[in-house]
Amino acid sequence: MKSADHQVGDASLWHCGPHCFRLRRRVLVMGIVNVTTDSFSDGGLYFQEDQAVEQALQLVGDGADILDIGGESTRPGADPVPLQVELDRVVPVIRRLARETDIPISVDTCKAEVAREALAAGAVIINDVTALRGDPAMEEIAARSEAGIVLMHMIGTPRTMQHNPQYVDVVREVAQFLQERLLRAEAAGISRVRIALDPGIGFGKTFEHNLQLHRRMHELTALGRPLLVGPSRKAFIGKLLDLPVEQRVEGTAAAVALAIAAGARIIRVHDVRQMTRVAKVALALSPGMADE
Ligand code: HH2
Repeated sequence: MKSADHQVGDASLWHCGPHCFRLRRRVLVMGIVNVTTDSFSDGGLYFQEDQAVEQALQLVGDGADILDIGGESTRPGADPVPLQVELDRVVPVIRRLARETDIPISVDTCKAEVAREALAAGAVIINDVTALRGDPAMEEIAARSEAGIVLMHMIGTPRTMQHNPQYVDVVREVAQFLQERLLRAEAAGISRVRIALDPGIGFGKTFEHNLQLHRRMHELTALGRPLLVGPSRKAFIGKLLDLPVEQRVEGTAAAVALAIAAGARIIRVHDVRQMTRVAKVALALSPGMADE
């Protein structure tokens, strides 16, 4: 087995509806579109349907491989959004983007009904920050679809997750959780080629926990599925640099580059133009890339 194979294992394929991504030598840049009023870094900027579509098309022009459309903020302490409000935010945007572009669309939601309607409108990935635990109907919606599924680690809910999160060994516990959720999803009829895993940077983690997860990310890329990482503009970067959210692009670049070097193959980011360039260089410089 060559070293790159060893590093990402059979994690190199990710099936999302009609798309099959080969990720051994490729990084996917997932561009974030928050159709919300209260997201931590861009709340309110893309709240209107036209603004959201325009921003999404801008991200496509900037090099995004996937668009992740969300209608409910998951920032610490965020209030849940009622079902109909979330549907009204994301479904029209997804429908228009599916018509206007060929780019794979992901829906960032914990609600089964939002996922169902988003898939019907053209989404091909369900990004569920609860790892299918939030809504009892989500597993079945996911199993019945052909969509790619992102299983993310979080303690509690966005409202409670930052209330003194504790671990003995955060990396081992996150890895165990992701492995358990992967097996559970498979048992529910979701084949593993459709699943990507995500440590949930900032979701029920202290500053030090987030650093540990980044430092030991290779332990998570060894789980045998593509690893998605979302450090973009998050608070640990702000704390390291003592900078506000709009000045965290270089810090995000460093986190993204090191995640890729550790084997992560999907990066969820706001600054798509910059991170596409970072990803290209980081991948070329990553261990194992010259083995063939
Ligand atoms: N982070 C956020 C939201 N969704 N999904 C995954 N899979 N991984 C992440 O790290 C992740 C996520 C938070 O970022 P953002 O969407 O910009 O903020 P908000 O939740 O406030 O809308």
